[in-house]
Amino acid sequence: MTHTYRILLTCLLATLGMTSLATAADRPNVLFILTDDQSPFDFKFYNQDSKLDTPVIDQLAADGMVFDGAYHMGAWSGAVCTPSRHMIMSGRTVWHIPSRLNRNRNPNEGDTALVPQNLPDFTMGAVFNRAGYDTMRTCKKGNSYAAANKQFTVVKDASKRGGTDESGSAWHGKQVLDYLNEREKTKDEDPFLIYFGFSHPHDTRDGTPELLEKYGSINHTKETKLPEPNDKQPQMPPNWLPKHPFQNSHSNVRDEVAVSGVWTNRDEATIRNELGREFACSENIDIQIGKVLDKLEAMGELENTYIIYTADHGMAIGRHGLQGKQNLYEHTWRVPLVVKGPGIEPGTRAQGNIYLLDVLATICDLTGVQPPETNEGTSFKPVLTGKKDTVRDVLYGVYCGGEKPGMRCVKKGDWKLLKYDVPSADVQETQLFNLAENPHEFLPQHHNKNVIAMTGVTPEKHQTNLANDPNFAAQRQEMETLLQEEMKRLDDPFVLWDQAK
Ligand SMILES: [Ca+2]
Ligand SMILES: [Ca+2]
Repeated sequence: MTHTYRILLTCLLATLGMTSLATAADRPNVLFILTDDQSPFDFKFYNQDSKLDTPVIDQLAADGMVFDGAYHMGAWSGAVCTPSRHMIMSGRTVWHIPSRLNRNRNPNEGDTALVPQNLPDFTMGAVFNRAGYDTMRTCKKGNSYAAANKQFTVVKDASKRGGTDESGSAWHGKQVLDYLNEREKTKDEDPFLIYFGFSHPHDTRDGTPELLEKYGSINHTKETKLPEPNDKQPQMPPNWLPKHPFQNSHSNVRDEVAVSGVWTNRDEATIRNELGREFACSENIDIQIGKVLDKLEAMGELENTYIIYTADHGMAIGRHGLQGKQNLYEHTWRVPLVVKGPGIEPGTRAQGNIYLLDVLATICDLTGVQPPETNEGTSFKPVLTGKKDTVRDVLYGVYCGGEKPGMRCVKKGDWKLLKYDVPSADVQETQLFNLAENPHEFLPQHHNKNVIAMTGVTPEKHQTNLANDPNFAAQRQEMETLLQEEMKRLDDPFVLWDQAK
């Protein structure tokens, strides 16, 4: 143990109110739980009307902190998972990360000043290995950051999206349980970092028979055979639309047209069945997390473990007429985020304004590990310890996986500006929302009587796109300026139609 490290650790232990000697065994463990494609609004702690039951995650929320402003920064690929996971692993911003298999490239990739060539050596697994942690991961295999994943000492990756224990989420849980059993057997006292990833609720959303039954849904494979909408199923989302009002730059991406069980359908039977499948998969994930937490408790490790629960990005499933993850509305740009661990006040809530790429800096901060010099994330430990409510004021989002420039958004306080630049379709659209007044981002189309008849939700008059409302012209101008500043600051290689070159 180096001198610097011992000082850091001593400070950390003092901060956490721990008085014991700074031995390796005292260093906190990290359990990072990552689901694939999950909207925050599925959870009761973000949406009290949700029918999804997740007692284990709800308990984590009650014992820890819930974040209302957690985001992924975006994507330059239709496989939004890929950049998201590169950001999580490296702590770097969206235009400063490598791409995968030379597909859907980040245009900045060839610039080694922006995208370091040896980046895998400075990713999560490598950093924690060097700090003396035991590192283990299980997750899906595709659309990820293979060079970073293999830095973990124990890797059990496979894509498991079936409706049985062997083919579904229980398999990922079993990999973690096996690993913990092995540690117990060998009396391994080293601190651990476990990256506990799932392949669900990403489609194909094949739930187990009993959970599908609970949510009134079936694993639907034929376009013509669906259950009648029923009371067991999730309700229609309040911001459902029969179709998105305009070509948003990637309307023909696989997720919007070819997901088994949905295809291009947005009718009530399809959407409620698919949400039921999503919930069946999410509750199954909750059960697997419960088994792992029980094991940690039995081993006496639970109280000394930081548990982070999140998803790689959100998901539409009928909201705004969309089905996939290729958009920047809150249901998809935001992620669920719950953190529990030593020094975090139970039952707390914070805005945070964090990106997933801040996780690396944060777990380094919480464990006294030096973050890598390539890190661009900001530790949100000050939020976790109640010293701050947010770590930044302005949030930037991009979707640039279809036609370019594509979509951009910026958020500050309650205000959010969204822009769509799609030259071939001659789409140049701007949306301005006050999220405190209009949290579902209702558009003029949500005021249509047929839409209201379907959702049962009548938006108030002011709950709409305010971009062209003269009362908010100054607000819009401020947000336009902020967006341009963020695009420049983050090395976004594009310029939108109405921005200065
Ligand atoms: Ca994903
Ligand atoms: Ca060990």
